[in-house]
Amino acid sequence: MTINPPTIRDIEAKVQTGERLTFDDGIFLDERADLFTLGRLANLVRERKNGNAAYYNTNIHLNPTNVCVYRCRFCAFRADLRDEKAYAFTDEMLRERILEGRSQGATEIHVVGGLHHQKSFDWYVNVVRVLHETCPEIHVKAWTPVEIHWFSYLTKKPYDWVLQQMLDAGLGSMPGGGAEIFHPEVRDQICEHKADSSSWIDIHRTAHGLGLRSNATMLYGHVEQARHRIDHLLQLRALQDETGGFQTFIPLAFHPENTKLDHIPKPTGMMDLRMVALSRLMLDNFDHIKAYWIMLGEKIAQVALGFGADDLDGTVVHELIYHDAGAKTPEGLTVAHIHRLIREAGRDPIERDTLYRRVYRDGAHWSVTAPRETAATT
Ligand code: V47
Repeated sequence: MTINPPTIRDIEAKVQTGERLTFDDGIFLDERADLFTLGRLANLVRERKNGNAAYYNTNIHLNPTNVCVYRCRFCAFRADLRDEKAYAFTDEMLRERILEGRSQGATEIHVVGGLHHQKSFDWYVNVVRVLHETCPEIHVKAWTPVEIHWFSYLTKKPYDWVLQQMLDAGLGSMPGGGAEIFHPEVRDQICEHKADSSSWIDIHRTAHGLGLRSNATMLYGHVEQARHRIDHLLQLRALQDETGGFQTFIPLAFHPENTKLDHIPKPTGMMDLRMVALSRLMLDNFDHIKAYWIMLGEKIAQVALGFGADDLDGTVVHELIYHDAGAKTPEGLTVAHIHRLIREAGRDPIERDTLYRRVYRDGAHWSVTAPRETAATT
């Protein structure tokens, strides 16, 4: 029996009526659809879900250590224990960083780092506790499944126990990193030792079961092919059907500089926009698609707001993972500049907190309660 391959007309009809796209549709879109058709369809879904809103948040990054037992071939950030560039934050440094965030009006601190050979699970719990106790109003978004898997190995305890300790210390949600490409054909080439796809999925499932929200990512533009990308997106879509716990998806463009894969050229703007649009179309059950300006560059991220993305991430002060891998973007954007990027893209800027609640500001104070709601209850 011959099964007819999809046509762009079939796919367009499905997108118009909200019908779910298949693996074959995804392959067609990834490999054959022209960018503008892809973008137009993704924009349709984007506006259906988020209207004209373009979200951003005021956030700060913290990578508590760069020392890591793993040697992922795409990573320029990691260090060996005795490397000159190796570091680990002290409690005082943690407090200093989050107080800096507070002084800049941050509503979120994004925390990921290496798996340090000599640091215990308690050291990592302490990171969350110190941050949360110093500034309880700032949401701590921390640790990927790669770290949770490591903590489970260190403590010989199940994922739900590990996550509960983190929740008790003040964890607010989980970022989307560590996913890379789920397919073992790719994982074996770029990060063979670290948590595999079933652990990644299982840890997010467990986190969602405990009431934690999380994000998801896909690292593209290295050794993977279209079939690996579509498989990755469909695995995420299946988990989202089951739990509904993902908030946003972030396609991450590979930056080769200073990595073991530095012979691979960086993805071009065309591929970046294709990946944003493709993910918007395939992930029909994700509310948000983030164009992470740090890795896309401000200009592609801005254009991506018309190709399926509805979020630019945030001010992102102190980002290291991409900058160590050669990102030329600034080490933070001002809110005024983010507003300009969004408005010139024809969208309405909305500051959100980590959980996509609208943030209202009054001078140095911020709240997720609308001023008139406060007035009505007082
Ligand atoms: O897991 C590492 C990727 C991820 C490189 O959840 C690289 O809101 C490209 O997950 N080139 C960490 N990518 C970043 C991340 C993230 C970023 C922004 C927002 C959120 C969120 C999550 O960065 C890693 C890996 O996939 N990465 N090295 C590199 N050379």
